[in-house]
Amino acid sequence: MNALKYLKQRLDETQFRKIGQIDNPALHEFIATYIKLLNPDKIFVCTDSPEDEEYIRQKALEYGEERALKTLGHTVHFDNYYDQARDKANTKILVPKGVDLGPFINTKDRDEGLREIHELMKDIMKGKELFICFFTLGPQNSIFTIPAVQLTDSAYVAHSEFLLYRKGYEEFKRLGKEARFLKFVHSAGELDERKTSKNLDKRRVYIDLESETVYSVNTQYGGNTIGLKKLAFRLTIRRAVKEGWLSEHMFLMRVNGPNGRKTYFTGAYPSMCGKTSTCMLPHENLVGDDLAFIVDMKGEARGTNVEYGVFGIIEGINQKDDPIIWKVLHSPNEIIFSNVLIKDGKPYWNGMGEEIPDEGENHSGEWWRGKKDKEGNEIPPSHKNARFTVRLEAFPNLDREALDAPCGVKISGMIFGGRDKDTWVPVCESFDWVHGVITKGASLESETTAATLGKEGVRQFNPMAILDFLSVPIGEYIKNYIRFGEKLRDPPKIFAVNYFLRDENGNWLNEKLDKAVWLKWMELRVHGEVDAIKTPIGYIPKYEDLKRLFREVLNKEYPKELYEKQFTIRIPELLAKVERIEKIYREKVKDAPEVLFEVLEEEKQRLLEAKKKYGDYISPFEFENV
Ligand code: SPV
Ligand code: MN
Repeated sequence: MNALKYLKQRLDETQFRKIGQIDNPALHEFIATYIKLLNPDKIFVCTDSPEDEEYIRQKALEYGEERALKTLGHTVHFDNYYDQARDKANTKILVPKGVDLGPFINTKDRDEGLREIHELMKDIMKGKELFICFFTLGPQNSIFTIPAVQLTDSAYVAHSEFLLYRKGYEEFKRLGKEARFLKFVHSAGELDERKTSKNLDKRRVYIDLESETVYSVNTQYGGNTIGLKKLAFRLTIRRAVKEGWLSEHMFLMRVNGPNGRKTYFTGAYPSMCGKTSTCMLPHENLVGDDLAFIVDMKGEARGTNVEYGVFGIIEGINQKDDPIIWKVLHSPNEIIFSNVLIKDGKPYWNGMGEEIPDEGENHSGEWWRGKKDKEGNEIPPSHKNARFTVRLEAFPNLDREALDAPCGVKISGMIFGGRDKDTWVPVCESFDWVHGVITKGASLESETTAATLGKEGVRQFNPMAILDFLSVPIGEYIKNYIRFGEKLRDPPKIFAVNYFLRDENGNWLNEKLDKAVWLKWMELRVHGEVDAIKTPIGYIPKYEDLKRLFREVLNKEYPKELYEKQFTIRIPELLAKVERIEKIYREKVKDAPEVLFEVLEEEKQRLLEAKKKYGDYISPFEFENV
């Protein structure tokens, strides 16, 4: 097939001209192949022009995937009631025969998967319009840039991408044949009268590593459809492991130290574990909230935000705890609210700290208080995974320079955190890179949340908060991490945090904003400006330092007894955890590096020794300052 010739037939003159300006036969071939398969009635190609972006915005309204709200720039989008989160069961990595990615990664035979998805996609865009869009991961024309092309029949998906990513048409033109680009093909499939995906039994997200293409069909929820977000992530993790850098499920933020010092941290937390609220803390500066690329540049870890916007969870956002996000959501920014409650053109969500109307429209359609779903469950005003999509530019605390820096920023600290009621202390610094990678990152566990379909509150192994997205065997991924640190002159310090610790009666031991103090402490540790206490699991803060920081940062008393409770080293839980993690790596991870077992064994011995000396629950005051 002569791709350009075919495209000339299918596209009108204006659209064809836009494609023709990119000198990349592989791109033409890809687009032609999928136009033939998807068979749309109409095709629109988006350049980087404001008019083309406006076209997408208008189409989202015209086709009913979004509706305008009262505030200028605000729209609402609904996903099908049963399409509210990432569909782990139907998201699969396609692997050629003989390739085994291990038991944690959902895979499918490549030939079979490609056959199935191509069948599902055949003529699926009949009667619809196809949007062809170009974006980049990472800043344009930088050491991080990865160009990507998205084909979709959802103007909502395309619109979301215009909010979340940097435009890439000019980059494709500039790179021409050189572009090593990622490809995304999405169709929302048949829509119901509410313009939500109807054939959820045929919902599929298939990731083809070999051709770096992701297919997504019969779904609209962003985590299943926005190509450059979690779909691209599977592809970039693999590239990173092959090429020796890191593609991570991490925020990127600036913590402001004494005398105007700027220190950058990344942080990996499973969905709904405080990642977004950490990087948006008042007094600090935001660079990114979900995905980071980290490379080694002359022995320094340099990081960038892969994205340009935020697809954030809205539940619980209230004026007091999240003043910045609150303000962003109440200003005339371009925002897509999804799966919230709408009443008189205004969005409402659970936990917003304001009175919520007793009726309106939400992800279930017309809604009233007490309404039940088919399963007999009462439907809350908004879905737990309801979200807002907005450009980072809307945030007054954005570190714009860092966002656009072509060589990224130096990463001085990496944080790992999960939802853990009884094991980890609120903040702890690892002894060194390898200790951190293994006992913090690779040992991360968290209770499941509403960010994925399925039961909530179950403790699950989730190394580096990346398990849902992993596309290479865990062992290989961890080996790459360890090697990465060895290349660095001054590797980032690795910290673990736990915002969800409870006491023996099940009461939270921390308040939501306490994390602001942990961050300041970590910043000081990076620069060697505070001492710490050496425990079997790493360094923890001294009471005096926290007391001072609580006063300075939150203007709060910090009682000694509370500190002691929070930072008690819980030997039985910690030992059980080491054993649990070791067992997983022994039994379920084929290619775990030997050093992982050594480091876990050392940790265990330290815990046993401490237990012998001090018992099961050890006050932080027992340990020695260093
Ligand atoms: C997450 O769940 O980690 C998210 C939202 O950031 S999603 O796009 O669904 O992955
Ligand atoms: Mn995420």
